[in-house]
Amino acid sequence: MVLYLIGLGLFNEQDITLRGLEAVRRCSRVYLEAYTSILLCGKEKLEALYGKDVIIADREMVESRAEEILDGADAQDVAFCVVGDPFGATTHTDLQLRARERGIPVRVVHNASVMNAVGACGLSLYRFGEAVSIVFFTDTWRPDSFYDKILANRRLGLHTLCLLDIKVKEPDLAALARGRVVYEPPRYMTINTAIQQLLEVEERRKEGAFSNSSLGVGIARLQADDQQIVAGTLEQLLEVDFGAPLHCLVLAGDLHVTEREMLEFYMMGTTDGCGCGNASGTQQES
Ligand SMILES: *[C@@H]1O[C@H](CO)[C@@H](O)[C@H](O)[C@H]1NC(C)=O
Ligand SMILES: CC(=O)N[C@H]1CO[C@H](CO)[C@@H](O)[C@@H]1O
Repeated sequence: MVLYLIGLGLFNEQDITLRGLEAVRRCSRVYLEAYTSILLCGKEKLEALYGKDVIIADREMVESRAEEILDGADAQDVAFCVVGDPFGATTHTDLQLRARERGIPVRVVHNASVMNAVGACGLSLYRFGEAVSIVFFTDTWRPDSFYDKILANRRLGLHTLCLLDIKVKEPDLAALARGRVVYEPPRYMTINTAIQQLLEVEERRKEGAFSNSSLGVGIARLQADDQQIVAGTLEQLLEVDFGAPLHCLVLAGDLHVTEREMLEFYMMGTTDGCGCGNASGTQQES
């Protein structure tokens, strides 16, 4: 039959498309990919709407036990649901290739992802360069490969969308060494941490990809009723409490007039913006 890759949108159970919902309801098994992003509602809500049990697919299952997901998909439809759009970030290429190898047709049902919803901040999607991921630095691992990409975008005057690390179901290495599998509590990188890391890398590299005074836009809980969008210098944004996850950050490139006008609305310390560092919800119907 069919393996459906279904985008769930960004916020809650209601963001799935009608097409996605009909597909889910036809499927015999429903998986929810739950490690590259989180839906801001619990899986119980999805189960109530779909009238189906939802199986949480963690990284280990998707990467090492893909066959299990596909088992039976030649006889009955299986849905693999992804927060955002199926091709937002992780494209689940492996799962698709395996399905095709087994002769199982793959159908995709799209929905909004941060890659397009980020336009809510007023910057034009056409003027974004390559997106980057910023991972949590550790004492021994401080990768800065994002720096070159930001610099390249900067030189072309393009904006950069920075996707911030989320750590869900990471094995506790100390426990693992003692032969026990224990998972660390989930961690979601805040905009503040991302900026600290960015500035640390700039201090090291000194090639001018950005500075304390570069313009950025912090975006928290996109599409949620309490979404928060704040524009300001990186130094200013460092002081803002963006609250609960998920967060992402945009480093602004050159601004067109209309982009500047839109961004003004979210700018910190201005009077035509709300000035309180919290401009939420005004652009959406919710
Ligand atoms: C940012 O500002 C801090 C404090 O004023 C300064 O120590 C640091 O060098 C600046 N970093 C960058 C990358 O400009
Ligand atoms: C997050 C988001 O935009 N989700 C959309 C998914 O599709 C449905 C139906 O088309 C929209 O109503 C949602 O807004």
